[in-house]
Amino acid sequence: MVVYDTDPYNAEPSRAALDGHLLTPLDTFYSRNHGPVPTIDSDHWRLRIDGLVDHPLELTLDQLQTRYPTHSIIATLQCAGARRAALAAIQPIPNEAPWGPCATSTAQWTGVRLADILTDVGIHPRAEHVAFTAPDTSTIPNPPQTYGSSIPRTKATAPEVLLAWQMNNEPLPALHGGPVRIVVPGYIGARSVKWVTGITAQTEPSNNYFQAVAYRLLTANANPANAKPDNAKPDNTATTAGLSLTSVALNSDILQPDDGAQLQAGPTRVSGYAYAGDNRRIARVDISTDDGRTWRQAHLNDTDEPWAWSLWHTTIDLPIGPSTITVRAWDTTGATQPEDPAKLWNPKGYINNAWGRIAITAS
Ligand SMILES: Nc1nc2c(c(=O)[nH]1)N[C@H]1C(S)=C(S)[C@@H](COP(=O)(O)O)O[C@H]1N2
Ligand SMILES: [Mo]
Repeated sequence: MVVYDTDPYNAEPSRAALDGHLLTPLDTFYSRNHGPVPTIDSDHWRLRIDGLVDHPLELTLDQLQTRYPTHSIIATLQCAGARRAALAAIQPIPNEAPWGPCATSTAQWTGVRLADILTDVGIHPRAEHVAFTAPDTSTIPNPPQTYGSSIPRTKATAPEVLLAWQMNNEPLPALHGGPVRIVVPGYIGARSVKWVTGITAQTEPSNNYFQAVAYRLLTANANPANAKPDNAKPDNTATTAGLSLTSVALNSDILQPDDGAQLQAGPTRVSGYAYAGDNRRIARVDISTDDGRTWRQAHLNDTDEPWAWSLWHTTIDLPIGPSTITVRAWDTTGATQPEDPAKLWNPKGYINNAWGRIAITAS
């Protein structure tokens, strides 16, 4: 792992480690924490569901696991800060880790549908948002705050959103939110709250720092200190306070070869991932060896997992000397990735979805 911090623990796998598996092994899955990982005894864990509901409820783990049908889903998580390093190279981004292309991973998650719980407690029609709370305390906000976020009710009641206690058929590790975490497929990783202990149905988005202030896409000249919720714009319109991030943007990158690799000239396998986010799918992945003047299509691995990344590969004929390899993906709406990260620079370094590029040398 490439470790950015040990306390809180923040790390992403190498490109080679992430490459080639639809499901990322647990010891390879990226870790993004804003505070110390809490140790929660499953026997003492409780989940409280309250707010705008007919019957507030408190559940033990056993009740959660037996009261509702169990579902599994293969879903990719992607941090909004993934690929920030390429933005920080353009203009520094203080206080934020220079995440590379591997702050994204995929697992099979097993648990119950949030929708089933919300139906059970009788969520009120007025509740436009569903907020999550967790016990881990972060010293990033001043004063320190526990972690939390929210998602719109329309997403919260969609069948893909789970409260999961298993990851790749193993008990959910404490590092990834065990005993129970929220998994919001298609949304930025920040909304998949780990160690969840509270679910509240409410009229407004969460006022937790990690929903209201962080994870907002600001204009390039904005001061992140001024990021604040703008509840006057409940439709999530970008204002000077920034756009609150929800769905993941179309993105892709190269996992093999590694950036900077020294290789032998000749036929060379190139592979990586592409991910469309929310209810879009990857339609095509293009590779260029001439900085985007011409493109060839990569082969998409045959998987039919609507909430997972698409892995792709192709073989290029590598000439002697330095080369660059560029990737861009297209989604089912016909959208593709922007070319230039410089045009995407923003003060917190979120959502770099510019073309993926590596520079290699062959002899
Ligand atoms: N309670 C809690 N949940 C959290 C976080 C956190 O710091 N605390 N980090 C979020 C962010 S920003 C991301 S990208 C994902 C990362 O999940 P992982 O560490 O299992 O990869 O968890 C999210 N859920
Ligand atoms: Mo994240």
